[in-house]
Amino acid sequence: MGTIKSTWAGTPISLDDQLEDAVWSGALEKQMEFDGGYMLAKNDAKYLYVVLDVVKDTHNDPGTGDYFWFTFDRNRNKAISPKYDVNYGNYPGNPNKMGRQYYLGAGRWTGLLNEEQKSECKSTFGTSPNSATPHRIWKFRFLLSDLKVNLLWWWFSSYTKFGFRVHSNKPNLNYDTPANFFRDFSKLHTLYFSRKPSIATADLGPVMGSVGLIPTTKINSSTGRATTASNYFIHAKNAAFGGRLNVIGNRTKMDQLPGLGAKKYKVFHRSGTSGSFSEFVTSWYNYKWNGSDYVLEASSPDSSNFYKMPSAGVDYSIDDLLFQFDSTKLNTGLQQFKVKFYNNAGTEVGATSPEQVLTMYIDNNVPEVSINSVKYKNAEIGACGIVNLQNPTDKIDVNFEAFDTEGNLLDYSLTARWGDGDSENIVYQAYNLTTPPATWQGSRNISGSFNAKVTCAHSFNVYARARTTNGYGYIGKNSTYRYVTIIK
Ligand SMILES: [Ca+2]
Ligand SMILES: [Ca+2]
Ligand SMILES: [Ca+2]
Repeated sequence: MGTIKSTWAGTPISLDDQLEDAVWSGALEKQMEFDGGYMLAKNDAKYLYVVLDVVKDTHNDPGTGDYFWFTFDRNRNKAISPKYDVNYGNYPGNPNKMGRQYYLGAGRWTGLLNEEQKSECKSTFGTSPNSATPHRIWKFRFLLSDLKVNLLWWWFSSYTKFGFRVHSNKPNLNYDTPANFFRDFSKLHTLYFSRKPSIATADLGPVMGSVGLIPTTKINSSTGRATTASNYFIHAKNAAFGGRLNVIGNRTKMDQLPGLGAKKYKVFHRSGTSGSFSEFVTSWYNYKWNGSDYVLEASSPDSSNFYKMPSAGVDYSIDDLLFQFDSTKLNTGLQQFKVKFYNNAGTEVGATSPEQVLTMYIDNNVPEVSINSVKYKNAEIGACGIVNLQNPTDKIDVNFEAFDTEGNLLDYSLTARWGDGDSENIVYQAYNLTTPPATWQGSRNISGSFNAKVTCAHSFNVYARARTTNGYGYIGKNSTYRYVTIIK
């Protein structure tokens, strides 16, 4: 059972990039050795990039004389889950076209699925940092969503289980790692994903650098809402904050603090923007790398409300985490935080001037949704009602509410659904940053009309999402629906 730690890909990697290129930097140091060569991995929020550097296959077999299998235990239960776990392979005769098949059982598969494949592979032959003798190099780009991995929700699913085969006709080689992986998932290797994008230093606040992936400099100090560029990891549009929040230290500052004698720190908080700050008490868990695995480490303040500095040079699943808290425990509205560092004697060290105050608008109230009425020719059709259209072009009128009191609405929609997966969007409206006012409540009175295509039971669905982020993505949504049967 092996372990490999993927490193963060700051820029997307193309299958034409070489291991010698800067995009692959940092991966060589963490590569995993197998009998036939080395595996390297990097990832970003969208893809897992893998190279199998098969240094022992020194003959360039044409077609698919050299081939691979790549297996993922997508629910990470160390067992073959039929019709769920997958094995990737190249198409017969086409080493640069990858497909996948579901496992049915031990060493049994469905056959390549007929689907549009968004993950890719590329077969190349040449030298690499691992060997100056030209050899087989497989390159892969796996869509994380295909692997059932989502990095936006902090530590959940930050690993996957895998095994692979690389085969060569000449020389006649076959490496399965771990042995028998396609019959027995209990010993599959573990790949830990990186969830540590490097935020540009210039964007980080002086002490509290970011909230999740959102640099604190991107949070408006008077509204407490965050706006990031559309091409940033997380596109926040004047977003409020909610859920469990990670306040992450400025990396440069965190590196300097031990040299200034900092041993501990306190977090200060106040509700609103006036009055005195009080010492903030919270606790959390972070995964700490012990050399071969991530182990859970608990953090909480001592009896004087001092938190211990994170160990310098130790790899945590969330590096430089200053504090984490459950924002649902705070009031809705503006909340402010400060952090101060102290030496062993309790004297403040490393103070910045001016002192950094982090202001966040906390909103964990999801938008209200309701269907006010479903009418035909101005007459209400009750829930489960049946309506006969007098004319095939007649429309059903729906009036609904999608309303966020705090003005943190991201979008809302009204959709009709019927039959076997058929649907039509009737109304969709999204928050538009360029439209004042900067907050957006939506409305308690929104109308849409729908012309049924067929006689069927229909549901009218209202869906609204909050413009609230946990620093890794939007959270908070609400929905409702009403059923009516339309006969035309
Ligand atoms: Ca499984
Ligand atoms: Ca070969
Ligand atoms: Ca709200």
